[in-house]
Amino acid sequence: MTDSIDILIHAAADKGLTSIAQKVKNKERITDEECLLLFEKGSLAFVGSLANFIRERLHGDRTYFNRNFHIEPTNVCVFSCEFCSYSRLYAHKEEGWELSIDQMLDIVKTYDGKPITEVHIVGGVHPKMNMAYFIELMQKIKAHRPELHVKAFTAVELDYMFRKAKLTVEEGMNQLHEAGLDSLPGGGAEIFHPEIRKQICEDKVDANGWLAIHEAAHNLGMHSNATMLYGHIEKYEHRIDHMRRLRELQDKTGGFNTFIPLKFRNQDNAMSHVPESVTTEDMRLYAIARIYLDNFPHLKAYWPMLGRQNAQLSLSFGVNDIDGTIDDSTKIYSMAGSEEQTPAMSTAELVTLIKQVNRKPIERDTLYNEVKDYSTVDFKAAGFDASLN
Ligand code: V47
Ligand code: SF4
Repeated sequence: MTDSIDILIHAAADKGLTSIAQKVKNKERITDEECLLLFEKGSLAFVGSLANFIRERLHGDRTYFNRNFHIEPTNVCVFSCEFCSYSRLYAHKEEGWELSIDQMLDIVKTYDGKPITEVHIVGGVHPKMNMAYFIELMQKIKAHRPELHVKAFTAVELDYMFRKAKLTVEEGMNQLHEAGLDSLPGGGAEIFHPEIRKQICEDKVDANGWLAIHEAAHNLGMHSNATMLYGHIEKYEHRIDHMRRLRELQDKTGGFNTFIPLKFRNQDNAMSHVPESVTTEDMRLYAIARIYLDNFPHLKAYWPMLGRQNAQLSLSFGVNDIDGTIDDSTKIYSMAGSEEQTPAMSTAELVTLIKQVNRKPIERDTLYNEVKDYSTVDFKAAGFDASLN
């Protein structure tokens, strides 16, 4: 490994990038200026090789996925983010959906007897679905299936819920945690920088509010993820500012599991005139995020948004997690134009995808405990046993 990075250090000499490769070799943190240099001057091969070096130093070939499903309680939302293809205003709620607690519990029950480890619950910010509603939902899910990990609510949903209930962030988080909320997904972060935030999602929780909610969760011993919506009107400086704020909070709490860059998809939203990023730029971003976020243990490519082949490609650019089976239970990306119109992958498909690029498929739970090592499981020999799907 050391030899290969020495070759990179040599190759980078004429572009002012040598010291970055040297820092990666020495496990030193890169600065914001160095990160900008990577965005502006780093070739795909250079940033990819450095990111892959870090990924293999951290995880070897281990590549994680989980068995999960989503519940989207509603797409009715008090906000109107410019990039969102999914939400409907309350005044037009008949165009959207609103699930009752019993309907959501029925979804959970359809997985009875199936080896699912996580439910991911995220939706629009509905003016009438409040703390009491979601506390009851958490309690009922846990009463039905106590071991199912509940990863739920973006900081945007939580901020609205807490403010409406006149609770401090700490009080609100504590109540939901006690009711059964295990961890937070990374949504709602978008781009933290106010210059961009005010153009794409002006009225929802700002950067400090988002970070304070995740900090409160971390202080209760809960873990969370962090996302960044990229590839629209933001500049490299805004991406770096976003990642710097995350890196600082992670230094303080250590509570983030995964960073998830979310590629902006432009179908049927108010930003449809903005072109989507190209694959090389997607891969460069993954790689640079892996280099910059030295205190994040994992980097995830969310395949329903990126597409399964690009998710597979990202495994050579620093990514070590491709999320889960999903089971066609989310609409956010299909409505925004992702090629994955019915996102569902069996365990056999996920394992095959990972093995095709010579990585080691590991089923994990939400907190990255190993559930099963699939590197030696031969699905063909097992006759594609449905019980493994
Ligand atoms: O907050 C909405 C994004 C997020 C678009 O934590 C869009 O494991 C691109 O956060 N183009 C919700 N992105 C999804 C999310 C998530 C997904 C998977 C795993 C995890 C995790 C978190 O989706 C929103 C917003 O940033 N989004 N519309 C769009 N047109
Ligand atoms: Fe509402 Fe979330 Fe869509 Fe914004 S991204 S409009 S908060 S559902």
